[in-house]
Amino acid sequence: MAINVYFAAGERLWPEYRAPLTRAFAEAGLDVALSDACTDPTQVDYIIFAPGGVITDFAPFTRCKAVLNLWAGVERIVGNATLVQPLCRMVDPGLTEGMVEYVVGHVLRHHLGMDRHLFGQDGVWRNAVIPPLARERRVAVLGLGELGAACATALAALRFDVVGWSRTPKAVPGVRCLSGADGLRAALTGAAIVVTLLPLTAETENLMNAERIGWMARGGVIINPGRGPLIDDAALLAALDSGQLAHATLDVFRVEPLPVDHPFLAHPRVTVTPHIAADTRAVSASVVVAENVRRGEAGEPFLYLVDRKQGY
Ligand code: NDP
Ligand code: OXD
Repeated sequence: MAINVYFAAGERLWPEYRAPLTRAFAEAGLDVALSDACTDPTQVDYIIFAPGGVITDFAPFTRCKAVLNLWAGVERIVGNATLVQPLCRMVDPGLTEGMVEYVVGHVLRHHLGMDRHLFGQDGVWRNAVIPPLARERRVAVLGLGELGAACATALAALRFDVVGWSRTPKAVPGVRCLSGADGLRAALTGAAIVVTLLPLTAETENLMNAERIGWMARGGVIINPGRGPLIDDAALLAALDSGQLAHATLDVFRVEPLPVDHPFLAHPRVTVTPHIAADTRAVSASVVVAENVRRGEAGEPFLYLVDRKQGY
């Protein structure tokens, strides 16, 4: 009998995912009936989910063996009380590559002072400001998971002085890895650029508050492709206005799309990108989804299972 997979990630994504998923299931040797419609929830074996999709109540999906999220972040589903099935988050090589490119690009922009030349060209030849070498610039990466570790590794390969921070101790070659409360202070102290790649949980909300922003080197830069509430917005604006921070590059926000009258949009030293740091790529992500369905059918442990207690 065919395995029933319900694509509940929204009608916008269905045309993009339909063919890659069909191909990935076939290549995994799975007989799957894939549909973006569900007439009988009791017959669904797996749900492919994305925030903003159609399901809010998982209770009717009594046979469902796993909910497979197309997003890496799960804060919008992990607390759903009706969700008793295993929840898997997305780890996709395409998404990771995209995040590395975004983070390295924005770190290099600030490291090299590119804005000075992009926006300051007024026909006058001035004494050049020579940027320090990467190895003279401390970059702190908060979060050393799939994305943080890949970004930290790429920055270390460019010879930045990279320090990473995570909840539990980690080892990433070329990166000074710290953990715990003392580790956070040590990671931030003297950091010229801070990249926040943490999940949003009760523990990480407002992690970058006034005190911790104050631990950074004066004139520092925050790059946040993690989640908006990781940073206290008011503290961030105050730090920009006082000169403690020179710039913030923000991809994610408490409210998305960012309201048109939000102070970030008008601030001369805030760069807003519209949650585009890294997108899940349909072709590579479909292979991950198919592998998890194969595992579910074979009774093997799922990949990228979310720890409900930790919230990520
Ligand atoms: P992972 O779960 O792989 O990694 C999370 C990292 O954060 C781990 O190193 C974890 O520590 C650390 N962490 C979690 N809680 C704490 C804490 N309380 N204190 C210290 N460290 C903590 O996630 P990913 O790397 O895959 O993704 C990270 C986030 O990036 C996602 O949750 C999502 O919010 C965001 N994202 C944004 C995108 C965008 O386009 N803007 C795209 C994709 C993701 P430990 O290693 O000890 O578990
Ligand atoms: C994600 C995201 O979590 O796109 O995958 O933010």
